[in-house]
Amino acid sequence: MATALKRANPHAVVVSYQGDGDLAAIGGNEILQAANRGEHFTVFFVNNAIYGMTGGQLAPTSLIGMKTTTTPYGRDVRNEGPPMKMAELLANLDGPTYIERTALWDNKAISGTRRAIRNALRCQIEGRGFSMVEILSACPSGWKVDPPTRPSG
Ligand SMILES: Cc1ncc(C[n+]2csc(CCOP(=O)(O)OP(=O)(O)O)c2C)c(N)n1
Repeated sequence: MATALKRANPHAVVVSYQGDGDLAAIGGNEILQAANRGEHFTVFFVNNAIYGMTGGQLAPTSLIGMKTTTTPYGRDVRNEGPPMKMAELLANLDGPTYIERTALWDNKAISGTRRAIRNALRCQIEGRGFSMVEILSACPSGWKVDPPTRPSG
């Protein structure tokens, strides 16, 4: 969709906002191919390590040992494999020109995320190619934890 929008409207600033279930699993091939082609749009990859909207199933980025509705005993590398590192994976392709992973745990991290988003959008506006910011974020309801605590496992 983003590829078509950008190609049909080359002067528009096109952004896709994707979760980890979407980007790393359901739309995994699409993001890989779009990044490899160096499509001129920007991805905000909001990685909360879980399928939030559909009730907390395991995502490719769920942490080792993390309890989800589909891994009630925790993610086991022997069953589910290790978490997928999407930023590293896409950064290995030739198409992308800007890929950064950021977090939101304090004001400094939030400022860093803001800077990364500006850099990624600038990359697109200057026509330099595919850009993505992976933003590590929380999902206390899906993780079944209070906001100050860590995910189970
Ligand atoms: C092609 C497709 N398959 C399945 C769904 C159903 N679905 C909607 S949201 C969702 C979970 C998405 O999880 P994630 O991308 O991690 O986003 P979050 O809800 O955690 O922000 C799924 C499976 C869908 N919308 N489209």
